[in-house]
Amino acid sequence: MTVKKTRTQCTTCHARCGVFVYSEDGKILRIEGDPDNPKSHGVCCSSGMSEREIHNNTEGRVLYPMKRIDWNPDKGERNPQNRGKSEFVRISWDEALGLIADECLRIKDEYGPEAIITGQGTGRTSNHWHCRLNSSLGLEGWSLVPTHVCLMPHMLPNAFTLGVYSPADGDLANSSTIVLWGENPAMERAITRTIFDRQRQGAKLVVIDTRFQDMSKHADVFLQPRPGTDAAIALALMHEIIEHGWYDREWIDAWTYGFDELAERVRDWTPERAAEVAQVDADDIRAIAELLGTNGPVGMKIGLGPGCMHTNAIQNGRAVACLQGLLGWVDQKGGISVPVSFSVMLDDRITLWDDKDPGRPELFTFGGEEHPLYKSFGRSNDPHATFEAIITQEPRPVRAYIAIANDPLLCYENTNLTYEAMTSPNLDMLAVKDFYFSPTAKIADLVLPSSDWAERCTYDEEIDGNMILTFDQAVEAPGECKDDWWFFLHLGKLIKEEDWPWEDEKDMVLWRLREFYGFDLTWDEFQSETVRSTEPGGEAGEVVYEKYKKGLMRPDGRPGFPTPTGRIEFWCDALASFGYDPLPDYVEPLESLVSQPELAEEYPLTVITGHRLYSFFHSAWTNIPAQRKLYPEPFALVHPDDAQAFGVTDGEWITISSPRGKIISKARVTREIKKGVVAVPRPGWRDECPELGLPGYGWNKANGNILVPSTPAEPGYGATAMRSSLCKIESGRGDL
Ligand SMILES: Nc1nc2c(c(=O)[nH]1)N[C@H]1C(S)=C(S)[C@@H](COP(=O)(O)OP(=O)(O)OC[C@H]3O[C@@H](n4cnc5c(=O)[nH]c(N)nc54)[C@H](O)[C@@H]3O)O[C@H]1N2
Ligand SMILES: Nc1nc2c(c(=O)[nH]1)N[C@H]1C(S)=C(S)[C@@H](COP(=O)(O)OP(=O)(O)OC[C@H]3O[C@@H](n4cnc5c(=O)[nH]c(N)nc54)[C@H](O)[C@@H]3O)O[C@H]1N2
Ligand code: SF4
Ligand SMILES: [Mo]
Repeated sequence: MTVKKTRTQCTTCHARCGVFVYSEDGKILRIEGDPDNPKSHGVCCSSGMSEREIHNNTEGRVLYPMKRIDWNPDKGERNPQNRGKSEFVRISWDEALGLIADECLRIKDEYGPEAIITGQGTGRTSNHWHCRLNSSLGLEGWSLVPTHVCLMPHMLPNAFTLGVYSPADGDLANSSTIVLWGENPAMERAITRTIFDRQRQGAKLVVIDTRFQDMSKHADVFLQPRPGTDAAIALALMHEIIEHGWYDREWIDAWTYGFDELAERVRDWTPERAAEVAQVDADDIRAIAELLGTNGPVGMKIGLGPGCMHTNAIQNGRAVACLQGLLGWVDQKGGISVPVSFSVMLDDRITLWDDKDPGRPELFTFGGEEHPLYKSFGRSNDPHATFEAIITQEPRPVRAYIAIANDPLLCYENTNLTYEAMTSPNLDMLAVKDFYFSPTAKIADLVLPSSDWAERCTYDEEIDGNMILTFDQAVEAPGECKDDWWFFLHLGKLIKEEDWPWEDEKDMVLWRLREFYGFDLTWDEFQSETVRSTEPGGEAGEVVYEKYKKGLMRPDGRPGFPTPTGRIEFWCDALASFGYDPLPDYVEPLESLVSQPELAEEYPLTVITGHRLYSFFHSAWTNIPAQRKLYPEPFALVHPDDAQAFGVTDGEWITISSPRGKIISKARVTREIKKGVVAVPRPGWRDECPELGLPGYGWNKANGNILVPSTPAEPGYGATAMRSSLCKIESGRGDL
């Protein structure tokens, strides 16, 4: 047979690099970066290349729908006590979809739709169809997703403050000062190239990270804050910028709201005060302020570090958003990008979120009362409240959990609680759709096989800005693996046929291109061009700046930002209505050395869980030899002074404990991590890797989430302390 060359996109991580897949006889020969891809310029990393092993070597992959042998709900037989113990048997897709649909419709009738939880993890190209399935089930929004800790606690303050409901990433290719704030772009390679190119042209780089991460050595200024204290730094930076008059008063008067109150608020936030809170050097804060104030345009990339995984997440995010507003680079070349297509993913035409019968009673949201901001804007149940409800059936029952591209045991905080929920006899159905037998799949009733990116032809607009880049299926999926779009379409047809009028995934893609961007194409026509612009009449890659001055940002078409005042809101009444300070402020994390000195006597270190590693995407690929080789064992970063204090040596097994539980890791004793902090990377957990003879480390052995509390959480939004809670370390594995 001849070698087939397919141009498509790797969707293993959010970078979505353009690649060529070369295949012969249904096997992948090699994968190469696509140099003509305007986003990735030929970059393709080892994770992307691993698709060859994932596709060619299907040992261990789930290839067919599998059912626990003694789970036969059609016969009234469920045996939840046998989860994880009884054998799986192969069934057909028709049977699997029929069982899920029947269970869902029965539960909906008996208990109401809220008793069905559908879960997904991070964006893997099918978010919007997942939401549509929920709508077909009679649910509203997402059901259950980790948005309480992913980038949403950062995006939401941006929306309130700047009117930009996105991570508000910098237009780094044109920035003169680049700030990487609790964000490590080296994990998603293409953007690092842009940063290095820009540095060669003279741009300055600031890195603010608790860890001396990949980009720190390239930084002009590196600041290493105590976890969860970033708001203090942002307040001090604003203090310096206002003190020195490094802002444009005319622009501030025209486009912002609450400047005088902000100036008053930050008056006492001197670099010295912030330096004491964050345990950094005040002169470094001054040096950063000077760069931000005098060397614009300033483009920032802000990750999970500052705002997302702390109990003060929303206020941290607010302070950083206000700083961005004060600098005035929003929607400017080299400043903050304002993407247009991000919101398409959640457009009502796909999600059917506006398809509400106005007379229908409001649906119940687990944890909605405790976290009203999450209920209103997260459109999701709170995980802690949901898992409690599964266990206690209070305040209302939950009877089914369907996880699609999500492993609850590895994704959510307080894993012991999650495990109790997943194995609860109250769950009539636990279904998991994944590539491998993940820890949650192993204890499921039903496991559904999934195709990966080279085996499917689906996409989303997540990071493509104003372009649609070509993608296509390169090889047939093995066994009966099916894409998640296919699953939503065919399950959706059984639940509510009229919501799902398409034939197949290609039909859905072409509908979307037509409905949203006006491209009326056949599949072959779609393949004929690599890049299409989604700006009406625009060139692919062309960016429109200063949309706020041209009336392109507000739904009413008037100039300004899409906030209630039409301006950037330093003073924010909308947040105040949820009980927040209307101005940005610093709030101490709820479990820290400062806020819990008594607990800190037993647990004197702070643990940050989850910084990203090159080869793993969340919990995936620890079983793939080329990836696992880089990080064979779970490990944790420990500062040399802490190692000495706790009698720990480099390379030995240590036990890390918190009031929630304990895990093991190999100690990596290094000055990369701030003194007093232990860093447990994502995912901790390891699958077995037989090719390398490496054992697995189960969900309860090395998974950082065992250590993390699910309460108390951020008051309005429910973000948990994945990056700011207390722990201790000791030498040895103990009984683990
Ligand atoms: N302690 C701690 N916890 C964290 C984080 C942290 O930093 N620290 N990060 C949080 C964040 S930001 C997020 S977004 C979540 C992510 O959480 P999740 O996205 O749920 O990540 P995983 O727990 O790895 O579970 C994902 C599962 O989906 C499978 N999978 C991957 N791609 C596909 C696909 O296309 N289709 C299907 N059907 N399956 C697929 C994988 O094999 C894996 O088993 O985790 C959160 N949890
Ligand atoms: N390879 C790989 N890439 C991924 C993922 C993956 O699992 N693997 N996950 C994807 C997902 S869903 C997401 S949300 C993104 C997240 O992308 P990032 O936010 O870039 O990812 P992290 O490495 O989790 O966190 C960034 C940095 O925050 C630092 N940090 C921790 N606590 C603090 C703090 O209190 N303050 C400051 N300033 N810094 C702190 C950590 O040391 C870390 O270097 O990554 C995506 N990309
Ligand atoms: S950085 Fe690597 S894993 Fe991420 S999309 Fe690009 S090739 Fe795939
Ligand atoms: Mo995420």
